[in-house]
Amino acid sequence: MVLMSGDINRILITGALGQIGSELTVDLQKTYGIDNVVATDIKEPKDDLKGAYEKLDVLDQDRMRQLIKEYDIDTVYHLAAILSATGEKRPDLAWNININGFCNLLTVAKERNVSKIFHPSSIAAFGPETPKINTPQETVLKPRTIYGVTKVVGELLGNYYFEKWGVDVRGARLPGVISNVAPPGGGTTDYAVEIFYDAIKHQKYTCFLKPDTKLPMIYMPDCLKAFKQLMEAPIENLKHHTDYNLGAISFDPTELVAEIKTHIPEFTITYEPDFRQKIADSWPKSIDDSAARSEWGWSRDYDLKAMVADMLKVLGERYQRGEL
Ligand code: AKB
Repeated sequence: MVLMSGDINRILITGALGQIGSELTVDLQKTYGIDNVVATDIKEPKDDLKGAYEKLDVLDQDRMRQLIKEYDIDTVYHLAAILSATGEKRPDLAWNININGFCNLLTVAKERNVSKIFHPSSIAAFGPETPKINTPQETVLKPRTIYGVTKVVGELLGNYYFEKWGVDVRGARLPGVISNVAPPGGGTTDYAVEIFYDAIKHQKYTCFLKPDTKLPMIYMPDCLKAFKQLMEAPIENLKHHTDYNLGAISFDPTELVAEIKTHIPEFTITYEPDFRQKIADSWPKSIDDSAARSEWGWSRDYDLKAMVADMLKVLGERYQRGEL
């Protein structure tokens, strides 16, 4: 095996206009220099995006190869993906983007000596047979969503490329990500973001999950911190590679509402569970992330209280500026 793991110098991000990509792009530009980050997505860029931007459909391997060569890329954050709820409506699309898109990248990475790839997995890799409380690092992986299936395959593919070809693929099983810049799209945990926008704009929200649906979540600043810690960890410290459990906060809608009400007492919620309830019911409630803690120093900064206060502050300011 040829180990290609190296420093992070020239970065390409796929899915850079999505929920995580929008904030990761700026974060990486600050850390590694604006000239060393190339944002790509299938959509048109927003006016306020700074730095290099290129249109890229991850299914177009030739274009991916061309960009990686042209910008002399050594590190890729591969965020382009279809999430759980959209995946259940379009399983063919989810497989195509999540697996064929990733295979395109792995092939080009191997050819062009791209040394590091970040490929997010998800709590969706787990299924109904997995222990739901403090879900262990090593456990049953029998997801029932196509998104979850693609995440398990992605973890295995990344590990295969690492062991066989030395492409240093790293990834964590992300909980639901809560953020206030770009909205998420097509996920089952999206309620935990939508609720803040509706709380600020209308002081009420209709939730598509039942009140007692506890799920693992993470606030964006912690999510970005985890990406950085994992990608910068010395390779000799890592016993796992593509599949780190990542825990931060666990709550259900009732607990989230109680915390929002400490800031907006008039806020009300109604519940109309839909097909996403079944997906949520197949996922863990809390995560054992001791491998991430011991192998790359992971710990969260934001608990439920701190996350809610910050979300309402930032979105409240955006509302005042007429941005919501
Ligand atoms: C989703 O809800 O599909 C995602 C995830 C947990 O990976 N946010």
